[in-house]
Amino acid sequence: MICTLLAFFSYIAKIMAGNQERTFIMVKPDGVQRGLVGEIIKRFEAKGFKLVALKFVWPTQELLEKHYADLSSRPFFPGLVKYMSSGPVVPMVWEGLNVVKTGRQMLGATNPADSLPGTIRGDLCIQVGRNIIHGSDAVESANKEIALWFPNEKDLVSWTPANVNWVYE
Ligand code: IDP
Ligand code: MG
Repeated sequence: MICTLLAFFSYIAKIMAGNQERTFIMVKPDGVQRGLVGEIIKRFEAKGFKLVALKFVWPTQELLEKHYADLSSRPFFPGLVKYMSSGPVVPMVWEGLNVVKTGRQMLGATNPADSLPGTIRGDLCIQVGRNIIHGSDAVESANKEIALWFPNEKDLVSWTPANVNWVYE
C-alpha cells in the first residue's frame, strides 16, 4: 500500500516537474516596432503555456553582449547587438511541458526564409537579421537567460491558471 502511494506521488512529482519547465522568450525591437507583441503573446497563451514573467525594457549593449556571449566571435555579432539595443524589447518567461523545445518549434527556424508557415517567424518576418523573436535553445540556456533578464526572484510569479486541468490530463 505504502509502496503504491509512494510510486503514485513520485509519478505526480515527475509530471509536475515536467510541466514546470521554463523558457525565455523575447520580442525583439523589430517585433515591438511592428506591433507584434500581442500576436506573439497570443500564440503562447493559446497554446496553453503559462506566463511567469514579463517586462518592457530598452536593453543595454552590455546586457545583450552577455545574452549573446556564445555568438561573440561571429561576424554578425556587432550588428546583432546594435539591432537588439536599437529599441525596447519584451522579455518573458513561459512555463509548461516541453516548453523549451515546443517554443523553438513555435518560433520556427532562425532564418525566416527557412521557417515553415504556421510558425511565428514563418508567418511574420522575412530576414534573419530582423527575425522578431528570441527563444531559448535548451533548458540550461533558458535557466541562464532567465537569471540574466529576471535576476530578482520576485520577478517570477508563482500562480496556478484556472485552466490547468483543461490543458493537462
Ligand atoms: P536563434 O535566435 O534561432 O537561437 P542563433 O543562431 O542563436 O539563432 O542566433 C541569434 C540571433 O542572431 C538570430 O536570431 C538572429 O537575430 C541573429 N543572426 C543569426 N545568424 C545571423 C546572420 O547570419 N546574419 C544576421 N543575423 C544573424
Ligand atoms: Mg540562439
